[in-house]
Amino acid sequence: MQKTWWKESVVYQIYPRSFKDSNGDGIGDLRGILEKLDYLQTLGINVIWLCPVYKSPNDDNGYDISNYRDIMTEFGTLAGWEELLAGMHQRGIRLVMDLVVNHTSDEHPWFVEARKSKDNPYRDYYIWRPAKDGKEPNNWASIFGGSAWQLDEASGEYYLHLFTRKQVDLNWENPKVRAEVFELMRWWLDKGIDGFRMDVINMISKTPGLPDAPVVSASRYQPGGLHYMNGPRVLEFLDQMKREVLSKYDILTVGETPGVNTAHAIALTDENSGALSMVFQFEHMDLDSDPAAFSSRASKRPWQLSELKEIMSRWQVGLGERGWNSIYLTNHDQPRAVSRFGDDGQYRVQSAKLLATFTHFQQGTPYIYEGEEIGMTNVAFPSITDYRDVETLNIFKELVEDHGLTPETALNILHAKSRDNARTPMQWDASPQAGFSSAAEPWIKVNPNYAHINVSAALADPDSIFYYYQKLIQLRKANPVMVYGRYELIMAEHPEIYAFTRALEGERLLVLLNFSGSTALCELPAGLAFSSAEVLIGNYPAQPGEDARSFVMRPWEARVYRLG
Ligand code: TEU
Ligand code: CA
Repeated sequence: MQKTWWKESVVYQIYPRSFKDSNGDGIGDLRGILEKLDYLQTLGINVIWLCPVYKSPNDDNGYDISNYRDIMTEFGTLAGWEELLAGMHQRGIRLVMDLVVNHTSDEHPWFVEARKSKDNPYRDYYIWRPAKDGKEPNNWASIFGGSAWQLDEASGEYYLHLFTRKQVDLNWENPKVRAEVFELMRWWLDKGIDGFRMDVINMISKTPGLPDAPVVSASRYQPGGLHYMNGPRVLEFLDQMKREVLSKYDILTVGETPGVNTAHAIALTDENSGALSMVFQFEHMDLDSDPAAFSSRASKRPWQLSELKEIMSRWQVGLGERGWNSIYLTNHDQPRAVSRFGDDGQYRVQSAKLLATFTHFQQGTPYIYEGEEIGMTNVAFPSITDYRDVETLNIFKELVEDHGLTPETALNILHAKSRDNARTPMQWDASPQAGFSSAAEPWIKVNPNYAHINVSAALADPDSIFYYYQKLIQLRKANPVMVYGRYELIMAEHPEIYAFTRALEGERLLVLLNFSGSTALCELPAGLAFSSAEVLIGNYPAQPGEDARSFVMRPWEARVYRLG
């Protein structure tokens, strides 16, 4: 396996709108990030993935771009961005920018032109179809609700939008579109950035003819993923991107790829032939959803440890020495990790540390989402009017109006699943608005628990989640086995403990994680022969006199041994 800096890095994801507001308008901004670089350096991360900061009318908080070569007014200026990049590089932190090129804003000049007339030179930058039987061209649902097609009154044709109607899908079949994208990528790369996170990059190739999706529900529109995820020309388009752009730079590229299996992921990230460094897979993000629901975020069910083990192990072994995994439990689209996979009540601290142990000891590049390092939790806003996310608002409407749920029941699901769980402001200290902003009302409310969950409290407590992350990151820098070691699941049938080993050139680690709020008996398998076991890290004090092969793990206990 080749050794590269991006395999050895730990990435920290910033959602700029919610990170730090430097000028009191209630919206996080680039200067706010600059102010906090020393904090991130203390944490020890190597790379920052910055969610979109480009010009945008903010229908989907920057994932609807109207100018790829300028900065969102609320966030700052291009000069401010240059200063931020320099500030990162001075501290040895690399910058990965978000690349959103499956779609543009409907306010992007290309689309403004395209909708002027059917023979406009930009018309073919997007995907247009006439009505079929007086209705939409096909039955695809938008991922954010309703039809994936919007009628353009002027021309009488529909345009395709997999997300909101203000996020118009680009026509990647058009070589001019690809050339434009490659050019804007070079523009940023030549400014010295260190890579891209590519938004829904496996959705850029649609099934030719755009056929109807199979009817799986009574809804008017059907999930069309079959016809736009991992489509027939994705690899070809990305190979071209690699040839013409990516291969010319030493960068980290991570594709956001909902609906990929390990075979797709290997094709995308194969050491020799793949176009990308790694991808985000989503299987473990669907563990707590009803597969029949119209959106994974419109339903909830308890998740099973056995399923988490099965999924993660399949990815660990599947990509093994051929591709490369990215490891994450949350991001700006997901609930908070400690609320979803841990316990955000009594065992918040212990379980947050256990989850951190999990992500840092899997094979792959770990991603930390802002606030995860202090154990920030989900929020339960009392009213739908407190929510801001366009997807959340649409799901609420659909659940209440089309599925007949009471507003209380709908809110209850969104308390667990809303993307706004991840988007409440970063909790810096116990002052008003958690030290995020001096505004009386930030763009979204802070989580009321900021008085005790905040950075300043974490920095003052040597036993905090923050310092545990710091230690994990240091350990990963010092122990190549954490990065490159071969993964093997052990004790697969244990109902509470997730146990695995990592092995590299005669070195071996044993990772034991009690994913439960009760004690669990750990009896190591006889086949696991070792003569000594040194504790590398753990989230509880050692228990003197304990048997080395058979012992009780405490609630949410995590331990890692170096085996001799
Ligand atoms: O998300 C894409 C995406 O498809 C998932 O988060 C999706 O909502 C989920 O798989 C459905 O279950 C990316 C961005 O991360 C997100 O913030 C944007 O809203 C979206 O693309 C559109 O650009
Ligand atoms: Ca601001």
